[in-house]
Amino acid sequence: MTYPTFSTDCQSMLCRFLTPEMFEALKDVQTSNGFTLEQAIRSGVDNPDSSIGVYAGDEESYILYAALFDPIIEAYHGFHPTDAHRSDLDPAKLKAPNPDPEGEFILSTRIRVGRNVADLPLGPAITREQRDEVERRVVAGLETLTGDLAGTYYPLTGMSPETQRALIEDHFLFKEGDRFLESAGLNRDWPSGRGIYHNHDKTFLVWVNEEDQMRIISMQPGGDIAEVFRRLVRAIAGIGSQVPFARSAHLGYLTSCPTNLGTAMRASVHIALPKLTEDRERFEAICAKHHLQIRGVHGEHSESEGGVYDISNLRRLGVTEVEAVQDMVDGVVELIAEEKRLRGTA
Ligand code: ADP
Ligand code: CIR
Repeated sequence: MTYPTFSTDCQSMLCRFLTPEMFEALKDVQTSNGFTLEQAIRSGVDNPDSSIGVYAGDEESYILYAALFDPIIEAYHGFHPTDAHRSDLDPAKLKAPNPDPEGEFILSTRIRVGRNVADLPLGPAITREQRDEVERRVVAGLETLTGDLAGTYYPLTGMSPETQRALIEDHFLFKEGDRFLESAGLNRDWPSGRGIYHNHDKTFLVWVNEEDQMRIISMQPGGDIAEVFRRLVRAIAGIGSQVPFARSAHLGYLTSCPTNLGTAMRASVHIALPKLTEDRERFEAICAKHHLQIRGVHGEHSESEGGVYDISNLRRLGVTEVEAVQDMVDGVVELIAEEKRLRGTA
């Protein structure tokens, strides 16, 4: 393989940080799972509109290809290679009274974490047998959950297209055919080994073998962020007691995309701010001040619909889980205050 040619307007972190010298030095380096630099960068090479453009096949990828991953991790999270990651999942420390008790702005709240199984490759380097083993172990762990976390696992294989479409449309299930994941090797053997577990109310859900082996999700209508966080913390503890999670002292929970390292947590609201979002610059400035990311209403790489945006914490590594959620809460409080001011109702 030769150094990829990037278009001059390419904005991805891969384009920014991969130099020809780095490429030459790393192109023949393989991890013990046989994962190569070419595989790590394929998503960003195939998709020049990537924001990041790289994926890891295992923990070793982050070490062997550190010359590429470290600057990306630093640019995204503000986390330096000598920094230490800390975890704090104590809901008592979160200051999150409902920022919208009247239900005027926040449609729903969702907090997810990514998790992978310890001592197995991550999705981009996993074999079909190992992926099936992940599914078996995760589902066995989920089946031990009780109370409001008790639910059912629905494999993607055999799910009717209508059910699948409705689950995606209602924001519960991952979409199919994502080209970024495709190039990363994350859609191999689709739909085998993939599925979704959820409780009766669909307030607790687990995606199995999508971008990460587990996406543990707590969600509900409205803006009671503290309740969503408390449920998530219980769910993580319940699953973690059954399935060992891949984790490193330096990078926290290990994930296939470097943007998810650390807490692997994305805490979001779907929120309508019709006045404020007319002034895109002001809207973006408030989000930037609180380290928030703006996504469309169908998730990453989607557009807003009906003036509803997905607002979430951007930083996941070098901050604790409590701090990541607090970023989102504090930002949402300011966004709502600004919307009210513009409406003249503050
Ligand atoms: P991830 O959350 O894993 O980073 P996406 O950005 O693709 O992945 O979002 C996954 C799904 O979750 C999408 O259907 C998205 O609309 C939905 N979602 C995200 N945040 C919320 C929210 N606050 N309320 C309802 N659905 C949400
Ligand atoms: C991309 O590079 O655009 C995709 N691989 C997704 C990157 C993760 N996005 C993010 O901002 N968290």
